[in-house]
Amino acid sequence: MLSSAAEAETEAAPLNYFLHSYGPASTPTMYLGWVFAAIAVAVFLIIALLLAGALFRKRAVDEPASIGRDNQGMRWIYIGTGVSTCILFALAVYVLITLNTISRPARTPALTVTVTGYDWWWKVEYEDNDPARRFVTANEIHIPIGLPVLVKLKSADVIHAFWVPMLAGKTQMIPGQANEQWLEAEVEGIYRGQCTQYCGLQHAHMGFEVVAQSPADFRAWQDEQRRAVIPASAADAVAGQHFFIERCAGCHSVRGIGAAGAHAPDLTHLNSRRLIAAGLLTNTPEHQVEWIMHVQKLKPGDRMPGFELSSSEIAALSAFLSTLN
Ligand code: HEC
Ligand SMILES: [Cu+2]
Repeated sequence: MLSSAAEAETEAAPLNYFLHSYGPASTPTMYLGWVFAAIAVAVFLIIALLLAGALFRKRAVDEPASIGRDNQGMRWIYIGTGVSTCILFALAVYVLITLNTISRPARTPALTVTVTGYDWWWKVEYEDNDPARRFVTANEIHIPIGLPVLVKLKSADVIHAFWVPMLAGKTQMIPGQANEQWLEAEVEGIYRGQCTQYCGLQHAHMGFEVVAQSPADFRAWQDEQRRAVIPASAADAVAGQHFFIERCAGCHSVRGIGAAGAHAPDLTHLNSRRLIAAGLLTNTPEHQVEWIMHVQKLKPGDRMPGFELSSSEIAALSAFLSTLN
């Protein structure tokens, strides 16, 4: 369903792909980048050729070495300055036109998502006029293809920056301020995103994914996310749920069981996500346990403390976490 060329590329070389665009918010800047790169290379080649010409040119013994008003040398300076000025002016106009084109989508956004940066993960809130239809998730932003999505960007602590290179440019997330940008994917796939403003120890491990789906798949995903969990019924899962409420719910929320912590990723549909820990690990039951016990080894300095758990606690907690679909 989600596999596509974009996904394969994402897995191969996630962030090189600002050189490729998969949506209208990034295509104009991609062309701009290519034009600037082409001009920079052309300038380099022309200067290198002129320099080589000057070095190897045969000169009469009595020819003056300096440029003076009495010879032809000044002409080159006038030509060079004139040409550079025209090119730089044209590029400035091109940059302004590009910035204007990508500043807002051609159509009204189909939905609004508020993304809040935390040290070192992302809270993702799907807005809706009907409060009962709002929901929260983390580190994975689903969007329908072919439709512009408005992304409101906030920060809960320091300055972060939101960047999905294949879909749009970078926008800073500043405490006390709501910035905006928009995303639109033309092709179904998984697009890697990354915090791109140094925000502390685990900045490099503050990634996320944008999952672009067909509108029908997207609606199905939304309906699933809105659902609260069904409280555990198997004995070990019940024990795990108690443990979770006691030890984890101060930070984490799980809708439907009265866990309402607001300082950590919402875990209601933990198992629906591909990755955990802001892109660090694939989301498997083994990695979940590894994360809970060795957070501080995996992400030293992380806001989640590591837990020393007995094997029965691990078994109970795993049974509970496996119900979070
Ligand atoms: C002091 C607050 C705090 C407590 C207590 C806490 N966590 Fe966390 N947890 C966090 C934070 C913050 C993150 C995000 C860390 C990151 O990605 O760098 C997190 C991430 C996670 C994740 C990964 C979620 C994802 O989608 O990336 C899991 C799973 C998790 N915690 C489980 C637990 C369990 C189980 C407990 C109880 C044994 C627990 N946590 C206790 C703060 C806490
Ligand atoms: Cu950062």
